[in-house]
Amino acid sequence: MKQPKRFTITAALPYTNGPVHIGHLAGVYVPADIFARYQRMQGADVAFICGSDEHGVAIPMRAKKEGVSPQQIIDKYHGIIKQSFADFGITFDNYSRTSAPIHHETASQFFTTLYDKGDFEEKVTEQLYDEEAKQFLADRFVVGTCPKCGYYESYGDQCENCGTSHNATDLINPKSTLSGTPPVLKETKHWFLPLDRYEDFLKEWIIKGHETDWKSNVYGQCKSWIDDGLRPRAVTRDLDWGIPVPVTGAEGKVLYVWFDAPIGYISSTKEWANRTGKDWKPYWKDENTTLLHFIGKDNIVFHCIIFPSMLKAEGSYILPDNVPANEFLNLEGAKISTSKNWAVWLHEYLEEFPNQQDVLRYVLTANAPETKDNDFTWADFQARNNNELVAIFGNFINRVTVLTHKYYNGTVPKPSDFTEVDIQALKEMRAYPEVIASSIERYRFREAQMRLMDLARLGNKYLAEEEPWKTIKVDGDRTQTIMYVALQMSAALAVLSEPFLPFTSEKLKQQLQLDQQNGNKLTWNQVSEDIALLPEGHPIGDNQLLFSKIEDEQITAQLEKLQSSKEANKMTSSNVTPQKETISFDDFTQLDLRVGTILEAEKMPKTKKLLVLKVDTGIDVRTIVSGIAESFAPEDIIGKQVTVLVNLAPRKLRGVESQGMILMTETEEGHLVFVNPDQKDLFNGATIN
Ligand code: B3M
Ligand code: ZN
Repeated sequence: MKQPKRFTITAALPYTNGPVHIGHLAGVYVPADIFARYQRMQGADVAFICGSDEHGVAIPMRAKKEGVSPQQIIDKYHGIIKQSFADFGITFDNYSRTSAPIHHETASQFFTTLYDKGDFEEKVTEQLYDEEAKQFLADRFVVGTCPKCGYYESYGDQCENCGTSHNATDLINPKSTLSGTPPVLKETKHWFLPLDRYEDFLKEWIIKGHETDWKSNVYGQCKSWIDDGLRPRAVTRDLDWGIPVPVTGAEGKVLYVWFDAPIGYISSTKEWANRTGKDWKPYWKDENTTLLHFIGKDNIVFHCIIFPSMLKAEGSYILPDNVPANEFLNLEGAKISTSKNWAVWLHEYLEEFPNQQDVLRYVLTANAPETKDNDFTWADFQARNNNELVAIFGNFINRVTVLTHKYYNGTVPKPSDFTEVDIQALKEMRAYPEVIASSIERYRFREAQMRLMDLARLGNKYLAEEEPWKTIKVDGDRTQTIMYVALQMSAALAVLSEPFLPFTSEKLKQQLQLDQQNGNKLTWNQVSEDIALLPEGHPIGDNQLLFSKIEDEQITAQLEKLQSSKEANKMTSSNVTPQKETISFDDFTQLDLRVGTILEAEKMPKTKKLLVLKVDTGIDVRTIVSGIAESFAPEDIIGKQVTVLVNLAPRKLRGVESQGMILMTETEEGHLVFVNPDQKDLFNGATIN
């Protein structure tokens, strides 16, 4: 199969409302970097594009929290984030920012083009408005219950639990995050992208066109949204932070952040092209270009449904070939949280583990949340470093280089006749470029890295079986051959590890004086050829350790740091939701809370989050749909006593009428738990007051 030559590879633009952590690296930037580096090694023409996402409500919210201006926030975090990426060897060809003039121009122009073509619906509609804050409640300024999955803290534009994008007015029981009050409805004019017009296109392009080549998590989400029917989405906001809507009559309005941010990929490509004297257009307009978006799962709807509809509407752009989205990475069993400081921040990691970027890259790839959410633990980090990087990869290279210095003064010896074992070992080695490539090209980076380690294992096994330290005493010729073969394997490792462990690869190449030897760089595919990667007589450099053991104390220190975050969270009330407005006793008595027992529970078909429950409330047995399927297996909660709000107005979720609500809360680790009557002698229907 011939590879397409030109790649535009984008990685999600991180919001500049905080530094980046291991979850970002594992989910998006390391896989994207592995892919980009690999394609460059294949000789492809790669534009690896990213930048800071500096608009949206997340920025003024953070500014408010830190007591500074939004501009100060974006300047601060743009700097920190950009540096972290550079430090971890993420080889963006361009890292821009959406506050850059070129982006404002490009996004405004894009909007104007669609506007002039009549691609928007201009509508005066009622939107949520906070009378206290005197402000419309765009996006994260409002939270409420998700109309799709029942998650009670969905944002106005998107539910973080189920990933759906919706209109803020769809939220059930919305409340302002500015004042905590329920908003009122107020008329305002906005421009809507009529997604319903693109349904046929999306069906054809995704449902028919990408069933087999897109990851099943991505395809499945897209299909369920399209099947549910798409509705027009406002692409403008009443907000004072963002790109002004470039039409008259839109004063005080800006583009919705999810309208401008993906266009940021285009403007960042333009910035790069301007800087390097290239033409940006083929990277976005030539059908022979492969466009790929690396993102986390919460961004799927925007990259697979909304942005492609925008590109389609504009008409002159190519569409993504693939959107290899990952699931989420947890930390020590709990959801990574910026506000709870439950994270491993990249800039802090580097202070504590200087020059050990590759260890983190390795562990994050080994545990990458490719098909399901995964967990990062410090114990696993230590084990993978000590038992894999040090004991397998590092150990092999160390033996080879130490012995080469000891026996041959650091020069590659001349081999004599190859035995069957040698021929077989070299043959196996030469198969690895293709084996690893095939996994990378299918976005299976964990598998690819595992195969790379298999090559190091092959080397160790070869040495252990051929025992040059024994043959040296009796058979000089045989020893030379063994060491020659082992040196070829070391060179193969130096080349093939580059996408995964770029710092190690560089160090190893220097140690083997690899690139100096051939005058030019050994390529990926040359490793498969029947050539000497390191010819006899080639001098290698001084021995240096590639990896070092991580001690228990280092791990304990990290765990203690997390423990102190936990304690700080307990002590400060800043993470506790502020008290709601006082209500009257009468208001309270209107809530009819009862003890109930779950009699039946089953998963709602075709959903991940929803359970359909039959609950004995003492009054009756009724159906309640609850968004807890990811926290509880149906069989585990049958017979459980729970607290039920029985007089909540019924509402339909996925066509099933839910007649009440089961009270839930979250533990500090973010696990859902029942607000439990916890008193075995209670009877169903007992009132709670
Ligand atoms: N900034 C959301 C995020 O960081 C958003 C991605 C934009 S990609 C165009 O999850
Ligand atoms: Zn939801």
